[in-house]
Amino acid sequence: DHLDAAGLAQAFPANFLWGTATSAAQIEGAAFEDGKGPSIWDAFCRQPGRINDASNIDIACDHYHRFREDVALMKGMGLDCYRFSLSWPRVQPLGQGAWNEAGFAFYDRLVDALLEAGIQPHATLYHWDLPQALDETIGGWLSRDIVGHFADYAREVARRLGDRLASIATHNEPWCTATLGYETAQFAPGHKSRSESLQVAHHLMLSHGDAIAAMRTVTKTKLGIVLNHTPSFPATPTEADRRAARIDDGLNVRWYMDPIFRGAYPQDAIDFVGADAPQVEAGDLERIRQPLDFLGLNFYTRSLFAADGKTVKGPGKRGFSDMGWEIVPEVFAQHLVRLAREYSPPPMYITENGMANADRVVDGRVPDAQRIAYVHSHLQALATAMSLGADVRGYFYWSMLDNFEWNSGYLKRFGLFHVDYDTQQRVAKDSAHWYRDLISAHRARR
Ligand code: PNW
Repeated sequence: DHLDAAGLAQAFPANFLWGTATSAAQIEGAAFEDGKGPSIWDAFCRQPGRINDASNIDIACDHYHRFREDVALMKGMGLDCYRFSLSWPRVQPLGQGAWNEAGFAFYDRLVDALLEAGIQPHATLYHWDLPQALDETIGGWLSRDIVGHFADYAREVARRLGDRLASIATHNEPWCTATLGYETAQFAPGHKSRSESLQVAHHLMLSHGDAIAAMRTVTKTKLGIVLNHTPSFPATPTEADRRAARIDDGLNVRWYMDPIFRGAYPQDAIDFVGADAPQVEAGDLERIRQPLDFLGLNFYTRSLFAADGKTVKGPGKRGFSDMGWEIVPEVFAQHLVRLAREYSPPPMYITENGMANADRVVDGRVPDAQRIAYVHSHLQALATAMSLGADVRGYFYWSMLDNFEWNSGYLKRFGLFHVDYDTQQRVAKDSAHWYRDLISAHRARR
């Protein structure tokens, strides 16, 4: 059987880590409980037309109240590690000033429950749920003042939780925060301006660097960042299409990798954006380029570009996910090898990889063979990339649970566990059983 979990497990070194990932806004719910302030996503969901099923995140997966059950499900799968994010407005309702002790108490309970279950907690500080108050008072990420506020938040989390966390990542996918939030208006806060998006991206980078420096003063845990890479390919081999793909690579991959690991924005992309380029002050690039302990990489698909910069649907030889995203595991392998060769990054983790599927419970089971095939093929690709020099230490499947998929609301299901949003019942999909078998086969060789 080519989807045999035991055989695949042998391709990974004994100390390789298996996990799943989630984010606060997508699963927690309890949006206005125990002193939590509203986030820009609480507000965005209330704007008509923003979310496909007109839903909100007031309850989501109710993880805030059900985290013990969810940790037990993870323990049952035999996970080594779990990646979650903290909601900034839950622990600091205004994004500056007073801390919310009840909010920190929740993350204390969660982290302690994970440790007790033998699961390493990996935290992300910013997975898109900015305190709404910061957006209203200073203009959110558009203001350079946010850099100091974010560093204060990072230091406080690291001070309180650092010794119990296996790692802390500053940002999840700054490309999404900047581009989808401020250029395409798909994500909160829903602006439409390339110059805003690039200034936001610079503030995100600067806040990353300053947060790393601030956290180093209070914790010894591993610190890094999580980037999403959607490798850019030309739709046809014409010079114009290749140029469009190269520009997108500059705006998506190199715009973030280069300042972090090389101390400069990519010149071709700077030239391309012209007057939309961000204002960069003397010393900023040194502040951004902090030594990191790890690089988190999120990979789902690739993009194909035509001459006008428009994206084109790929041939989908291995199919498409329920998001319409082309399934391209060979691109995953190729891209990891490229990163290893071009940047010599610190140890990498695959902090997200997974697929949405139109899953339904049938006689108490969720048959999701497509997801098993997706994970299997991406893990094979990962093993290939590792044999070619990519230093990858762990894999986090996105996501542990079906959850709030941003613009798609609850219509797209990425989870290893199916969630019935009327009853909040979780049902292990076939892929959860398959993942558990993979982990136990891998453990047998340790
Ligand atoms: C990531 N794109 O989002 C996020 O980190 C998760 O919160 C999310 O649920 C997951 O992937 C699945 O979507 C992305 O348009 C959203 O390129 C959009 C893009 C990439 C990543």
